Amino acid sequence: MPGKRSFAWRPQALEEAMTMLLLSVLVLLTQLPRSRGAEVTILPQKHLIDACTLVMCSPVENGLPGRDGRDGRDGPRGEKGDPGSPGAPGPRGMPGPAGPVGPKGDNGPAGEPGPKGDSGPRGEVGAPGVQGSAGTRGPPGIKGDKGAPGERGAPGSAGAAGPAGPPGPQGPPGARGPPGLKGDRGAPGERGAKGESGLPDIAALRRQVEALQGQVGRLQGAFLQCKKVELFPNGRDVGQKVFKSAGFEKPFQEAEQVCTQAGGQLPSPRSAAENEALQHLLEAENKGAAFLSMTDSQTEGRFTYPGGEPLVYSNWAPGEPNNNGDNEDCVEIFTNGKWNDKSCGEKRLVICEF
Ligand code: MAN
Ligand code: CA
Ligand code: CA
Repeated sequence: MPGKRSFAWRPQALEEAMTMLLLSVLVLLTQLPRSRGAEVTILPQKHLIDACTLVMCSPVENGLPGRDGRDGRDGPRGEKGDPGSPGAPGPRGMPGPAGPVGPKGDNGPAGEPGPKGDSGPRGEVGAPGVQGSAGTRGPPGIKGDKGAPGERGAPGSAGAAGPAGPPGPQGPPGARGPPGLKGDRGAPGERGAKGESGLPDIAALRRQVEALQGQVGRLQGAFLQCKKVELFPNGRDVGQKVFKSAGFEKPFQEAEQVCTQAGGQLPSPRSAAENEALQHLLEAENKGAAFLSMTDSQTEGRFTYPGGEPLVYSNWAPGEPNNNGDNEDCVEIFTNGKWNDKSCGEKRLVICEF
């Protein structure tokens, strides 16, 4: 049947088919680059049809080779292919804006304690301590005199009641009984023990006296030693008095203050012995004169001691007191022991009497 294609096998047709198959393979090889990757899945169905046509549509026998069909119209659109595999992930986006500030966190744990501070300033003097406890009990006193006899003893107590008898039948209530008899007189108290002798312990007292005498002797020695030290070199003692030089000169009133502030007064010689002691001190001090305590400031011509007492002793130089210039109410003593009334404003050696 002319024009109709046949699939009968012939050696020559096989050779032609092989040739076409090789051509088809060549065509397919030219399409490989586009078949790689994602485009493989979307290869148009038209190309496959064209290759199949080249293999399958050959003349039945010895006819002229047909055209390659490249001028044929496009076939119908193929079915939609299967969805492709997921693509590679896109590039990473830019970071979003910062979120709002979160809530405040909890307080952290407490820190370790700081180093010790410097010492504070010295405190004030504390209050006086409490009173000490009482001392130990003293030794017992000497035994007292024998006491007077004791008073008569009290009556003895009544004897114990006898054992109770068996209970009798209950009788009627009786009348109140008479008062009991007066108790017997008590026996006299026992005689007291014999007292000790009222004589003191002579031997013990003698020992105490001897001990005190030793102490007094030692104190006397120490006192004399102190007295020597105190009188050397500007002091003199006479009787119960001590005269001591201050070593400087002052007007009467200032000299008087010096001595009273020291607990003494200006010299008031009441005897020749005291006046001589004062004289010798003045000589030793190598001063011409010293003030005495007496003045006639209250009544001119009537000299008195500081307490207002009139003089009991005097040793005026001849012609004194003369109240020279009508301005001499104080008294000075010279190195010869004689006195002169003198102006109180003059400066004289200060000697004090203790
Ligand atoms: C003379 C005598 C004294 C008098 C003095 C005064 O020595 O008149 O009586 O006190 O002068 O400087
Ligand atoms: Ca006078
Ligand atoms: Ca005079």
